[in-house]
Amino acid sequence: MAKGKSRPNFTGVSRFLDALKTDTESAPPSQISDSTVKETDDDSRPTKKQKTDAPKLLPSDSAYQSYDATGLVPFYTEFSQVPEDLKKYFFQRRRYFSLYDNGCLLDRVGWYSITPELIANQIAERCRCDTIVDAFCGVGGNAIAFAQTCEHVIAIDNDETRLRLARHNAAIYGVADRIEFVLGDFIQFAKTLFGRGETRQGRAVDVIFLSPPWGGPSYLHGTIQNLPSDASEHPEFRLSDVTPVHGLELFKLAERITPNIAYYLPRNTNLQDVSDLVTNAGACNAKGKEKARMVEVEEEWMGEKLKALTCYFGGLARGQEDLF
Ligand code: MGP
Ligand code: SAH
Repeated sequence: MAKGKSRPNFTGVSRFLDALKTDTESAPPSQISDSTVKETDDDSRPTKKQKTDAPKLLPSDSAYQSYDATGLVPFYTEFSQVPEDLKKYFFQRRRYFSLYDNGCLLDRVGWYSITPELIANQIAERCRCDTIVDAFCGVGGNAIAFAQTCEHVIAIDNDETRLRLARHNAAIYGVADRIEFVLGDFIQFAKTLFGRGETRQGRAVDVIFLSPPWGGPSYLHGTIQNLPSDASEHPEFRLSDVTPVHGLELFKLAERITPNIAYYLPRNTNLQDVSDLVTNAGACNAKGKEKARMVEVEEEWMGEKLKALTCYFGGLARGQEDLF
C-alpha cells in the first residue's frame, strides 16, 4: 500500500520510482503544490466563496439548454432522498463538483468513481497540452478540468447515459463546447487511432488520461488471489483488477499512441506493478545516451485522506520533460 503523511490541506506528494529498482519504497518523497488549494471542512455546507464564485446559468445559455440532461437521473438535494449506499458520496458532493448545487448530475457509477474537483484540477495542470484524450470520461470530473488547461479534449465513454451526464455537467461549468464527447469503447478507439497516428480531426494526441473502472467500490477489499496475511491491512490492488482489460494491456495500448500518460489508480495499488509498466528499451536522452525512464507517482490527498494515486509517464514525469 502506498504510504505518505497526512496534511491539513490537500497536497500532492510525489514519489519517483526507478523502473529498474525493486525496492519501490526507498525513493524519498518530495512535496509539490503544498497549500495551493483549500477545501471546505464541512462537505454538507457550501462556503460563501463557493456561492459567489458560481457562474449564473442564464436561461438563454444555448449550450446548457441543448445539453440539459435534467431528469435522466435523480438530482439529490437532501440526505433523505439518497440511497443508503450513496450517502457517503453525497456527503462529499461539493468536493466532486463545487457547482453541484447548480444541478450537476451523477449516476451510481458516477458517484463512486468521479475524481474530486481539486484533484482533477491538479492533474489537469500537470497534463496541460494541446490535445488530450480522457479515455474513461464518466460523468466528466476530469474532462471538465482538462477543458480549462488543454486546447482540445476528447472525452470517451462507452455508457451513453454517463456521457450525457458529463456533457450536462460540462455545460454547467461553461466548457461543454471545448470537449468532444465520444460514445465508444476506448480499446477500439486506441486500436484504430494507432493505425492512423492521429485523431479524425488530424490532431496528434499529446496526452492520454486513464481512469478506468477499478471493479467498483469494493476495490479496497481485494480478491481471493491478493488477500493479505494480516487482516488489518487492505489487500493490494493489482493492475490485473482493472477493467475492461488488464491494466498492463490498457497502458500498452495507450503507449502506442503517446508516451505521455497519466494513470489514475487506487491508493492501495501494488507499486511494483506500476514500476513494471516502464520499459527502458530504446530510451535515450538528447545526446543519444541511455537514460533510465521513470514513472512519477503522485499521492492525491484530501485533508487527512489519501484518495488515489496518479502515475505520470513519459514527458509528464518530472525530470523527463524532454520526452514530451
Ligand atoms: P473511495 O475510497 O471509494 O471513496 O474512492 P472515499 O470517499 O475515499 O471512501 P472511503 O470509504 O475510503 O472513505 C476514492 C476515490 O477513488 C474516489 O473519489 C474516486 O475518485 C476514485 N475511484 C473510486 N472508484 C471505485 C473508482 C473507479 O472504479 N474508477 C476510477 N477511475 N476512480 C475510482
Ligand atoms: N474520471 C471519471 C470517472 C471514470 S469511471 C470522472 O471523474 O468522472 C470509469 C468510466 O469508464 C465509467 O464511466 C465507464 O462507463 C467507462 N468505461 C468502462 N469501460 C469502457 C470502455 N471500454 N471504453 C470507454 N469507457 C469505458
